[in-house]
Amino acid sequence: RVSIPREYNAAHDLLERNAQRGAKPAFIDAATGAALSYAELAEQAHRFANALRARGIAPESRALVAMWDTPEWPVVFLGCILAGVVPVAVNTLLTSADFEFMLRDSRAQALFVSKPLRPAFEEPLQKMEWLRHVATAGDDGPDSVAGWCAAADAARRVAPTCCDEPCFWLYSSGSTGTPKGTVHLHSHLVQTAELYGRGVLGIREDDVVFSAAKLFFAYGLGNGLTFPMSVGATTVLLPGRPTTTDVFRVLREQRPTLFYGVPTLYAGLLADPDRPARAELRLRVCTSAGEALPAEIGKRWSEAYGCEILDGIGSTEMLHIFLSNRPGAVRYGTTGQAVPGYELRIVGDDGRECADGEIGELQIKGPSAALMYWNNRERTKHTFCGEWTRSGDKYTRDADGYYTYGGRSDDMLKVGGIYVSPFEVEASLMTHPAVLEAAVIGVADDDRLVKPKAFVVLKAGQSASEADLQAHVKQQLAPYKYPRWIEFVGELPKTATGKIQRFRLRAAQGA
Ligand code: 3SK
Repeated sequence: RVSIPREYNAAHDLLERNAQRGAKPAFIDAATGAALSYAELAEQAHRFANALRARGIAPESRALVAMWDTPEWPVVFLGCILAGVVPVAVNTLLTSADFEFMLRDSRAQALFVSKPLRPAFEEPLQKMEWLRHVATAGDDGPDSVAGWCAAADAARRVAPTCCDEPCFWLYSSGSTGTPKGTVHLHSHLVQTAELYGRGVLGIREDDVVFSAAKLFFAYGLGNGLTFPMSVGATTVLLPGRPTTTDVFRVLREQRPTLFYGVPTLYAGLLADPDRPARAELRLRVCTSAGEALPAEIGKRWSEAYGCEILDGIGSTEMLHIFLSNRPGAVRYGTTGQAVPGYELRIVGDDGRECADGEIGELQIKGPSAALMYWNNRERTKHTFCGEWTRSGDKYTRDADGYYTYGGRSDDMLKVGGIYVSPFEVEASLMTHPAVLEAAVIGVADDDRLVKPKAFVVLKAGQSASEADLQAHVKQQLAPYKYPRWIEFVGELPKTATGKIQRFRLRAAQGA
């Protein structure tokens, strides 16, 4: 745990750490090849902060940031924080209705939006009487982010914020329910950088990092902004949705040393017929989060690229990863061990702490837990229980302190009175050579008893029958766990972070 002074501004800290690296590229836009140096970043962020002040956007007010990953993203995010304004970074893939909810819920006074996303905001903007300013990113002219910076003065002033005051928000999507404005403090960014960025990844100045997860996700924010800036590394940013072709292009051309992905993407990359040879890449460390990484994918990636994938789990509430595999000690099929600096416990339905091998809810204690969910007392009380934060994920721990994922609390199935983890059945299906992805839910049979049903996406050009896959699972798992029905589908419903939305499959089944 890092000791942080009481008067502390997170953006100022991250910029000051790089004051002696002015000429070094901080961010590279993979679409254009343009680089923003650390000196330019500091200058632009301070100008942006002054532009906010000049417009009377006061400390503690919120500003919604709906921007693609380009070097303007850190300018806006850090500029807001320097001025004490609270950036609310939102998922750019959402709908107008979601944006309207977030503008209203956060009562944002300003909006910073990438040009291609402007149309989605037209309708919500008609209804927001307290929203006073809009600037467009990826554009020029007086109402653009670039225009605001160009017209602002370059004086370096920092809002005298406290380490314990709200610094930024992220909306937690989860797999169900209304988005929750998750309020993080100034101290949280560097805590995650020290504990996971440095402590687990061993990130260093000569790293070049690339995160397929976008900066508006907690995972992407640490990966692509906090961790590299905390040590003076360089980040490659890719605007728009990352296809496997785009990702491989970046891995080939920019040759990052650190790559952060999600399981679905690794599966897609491994299935890509045009994938690069090992010698073309320069990977030192790869990470995976968002959902548990099937062991098969980790092993195949390690064999193909000679680089382990460190599977871990974090949350928007804890800001980044608190449980992870470590370099040299990876056990595929597990999420690894507690990240030093975080305490973990597994709690059963009866509220008692579970012994090794028993399944229960994972709870976390650590220095980056969010303050609360904005405007949502009930969910705040449910999730933040004193020093402990509930994850909503089921886990077991073995005698070596390795944790194995057992699905979301609400996704677990009880079959014949015994818990079945849908994830375990999915992982088994994925070891079949024809299966690309699988999702398992509980469906009631004729006797109204819940049994597992699998939705399976086959690899292009491959075939397998329902009976083949059932036999495959029966060979690997306890007999009651095999999926009684298998439906072959073209794709699985997922959140923007790549999490399978089993609740959608359940709703479609009326389950
Ligand atoms: O989904 C995750 O595992 C995760 C990791 C880091 C930060 C945030 C999240 C949700």
